[in-house]
Amino acid sequence: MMMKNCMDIDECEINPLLCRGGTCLNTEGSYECECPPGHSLSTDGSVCEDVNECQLSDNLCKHGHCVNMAGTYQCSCDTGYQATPDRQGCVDIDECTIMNGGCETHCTNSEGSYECSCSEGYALMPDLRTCADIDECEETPDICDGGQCTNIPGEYRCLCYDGFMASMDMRTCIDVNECDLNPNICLHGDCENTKGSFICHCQLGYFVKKGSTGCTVHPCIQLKCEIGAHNCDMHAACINMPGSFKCRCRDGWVGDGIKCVDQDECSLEDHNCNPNADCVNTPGSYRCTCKEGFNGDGFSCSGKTAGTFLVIKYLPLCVASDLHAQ
Ligand SMILES: [Ca+2]
Ligand SMILES: [Ca+2]
Ligand SMILES: [Ca+2]
Ligand SMILES: [Ca+2]
Repeated sequence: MMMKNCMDIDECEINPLLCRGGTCLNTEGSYECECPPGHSLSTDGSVCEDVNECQLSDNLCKHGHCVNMAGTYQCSCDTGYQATPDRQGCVDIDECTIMNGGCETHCTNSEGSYECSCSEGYALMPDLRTCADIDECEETPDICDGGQCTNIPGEYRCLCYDGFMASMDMRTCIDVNECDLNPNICLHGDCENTKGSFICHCQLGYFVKKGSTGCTVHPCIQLKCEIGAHNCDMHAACINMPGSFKCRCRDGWVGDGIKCVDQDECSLEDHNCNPNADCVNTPGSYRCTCKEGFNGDGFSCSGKTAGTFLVIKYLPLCVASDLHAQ
């Protein structure tokens, strides 16, 4: 068997062009190329080539775009984002930390952007930075809904009309329920609450006098008896009632008041004639006359007595009608 004496060749020394861009490391029987970070050995093993990280991964440089560089890559960030210190990522810029983002009042940072906003009662102007008072009175004319609106910086106030009361925050007017507040407000009528007021629905014969609140007797009706605007019988009394009138037959007359007929006290035996007197019915009354041989006014009749009879006989006859002269 023949033995050959073999010796390793140092390729690195022989060929200085090996592993260009990297470091050539001689090994027993071969060599290795060590490439710097961000580089990889070409397929033929001769050159260290830059790795295009941007092409290798789609996930690099979110919120920006990837820029390949020799041995590395950097991110070029979108508006609203800034590069991380190693320049290999993009992070949101908090614009509010710098001059409040240029906002007059409130600055709110957001991913990739920021927003200005205003306090309640103020509106953001078209420049999207400054704030101006909202004129609520002009913007919503009936905002007080029952009152006078006054605009003030940042808010408004309501001065409520009669029949309304201001809410605690003075931002609205609330109807006063007069019916609940005073159940007797209408007196002789039913109360209906309305927005800003109330209505009295008066009972028959009542009305709401101008300048007053409740229902009072209507003057025309109240005077019906006095002005003869009634249909009572001539033998009836007209009695004014609240809101109306009533007819009542006078003594000696009977009926519903609209029609009254004479009461026959004699046949009804509703009289005070003396038993020794005759009852004579008259329109609206009656009279009593003592029977023949009795003396008196008819209500009291005394019997004839001897000795006085003649004298009494010639005394004028006393009749009840004298006492009831009308
Ligand atoms: Ca690269
Ligand atoms: Ca931002
Ligand atoms: Ca205002
Ligand atoms: Ca009301």
